[in-house]
Amino acid sequence: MSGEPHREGPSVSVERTFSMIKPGALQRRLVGEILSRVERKGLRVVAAKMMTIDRGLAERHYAEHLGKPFYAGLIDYMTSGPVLALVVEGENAIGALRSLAGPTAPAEAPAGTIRGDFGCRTQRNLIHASDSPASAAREIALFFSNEDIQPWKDGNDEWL
Ligand code: 3AN
Repeated sequence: MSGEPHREGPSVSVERTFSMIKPGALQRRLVGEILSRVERKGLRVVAAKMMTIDRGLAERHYAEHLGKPFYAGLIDYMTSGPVLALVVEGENAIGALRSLAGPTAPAEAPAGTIRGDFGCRTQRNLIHASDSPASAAREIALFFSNEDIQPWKDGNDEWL
């Protein structure tokens, strides 16, 4: 071991993704646990906003699910109490956060993932994480203005 940090090839891309810690995770005092996992992964929180979202915003955010059987319950749940909305940045942040969250259905989510460790029901699966660069851009713009985002230089960058 030379102590030199391992450097990735040029394929590494720094991305921003949108995440929401859902009302049930606040109620269950899991915000710190979830944020801790995001931080320990090496991702950077660059915006955070505690908010109770109104139905209009929830409906825009989940527009792709309009008409599905779980849609009304999803909107009711997401507007039932405060959420913590986040913009998270880092190398391959979109995929990294989806990996931390785990599959949509907690019953299928492996131990070690947020949904696998703490979730029981799909309707209460604790965290939202954007599924693509296009979704991330759309969702960040729905919840945050440019001024809300505070990028910071990561002193650990070469060691991650
Ligand atoms: P993900 O959050 O894993 O990207 P999506 O986008 O398919 O999953 O679903 C959005 C949200 O809708 C989920 N987080 C969950 O709260 C809810 N949901 C999705 N599928 C179901 C389902 N089959 N039954 C109940 N709720 C669901």
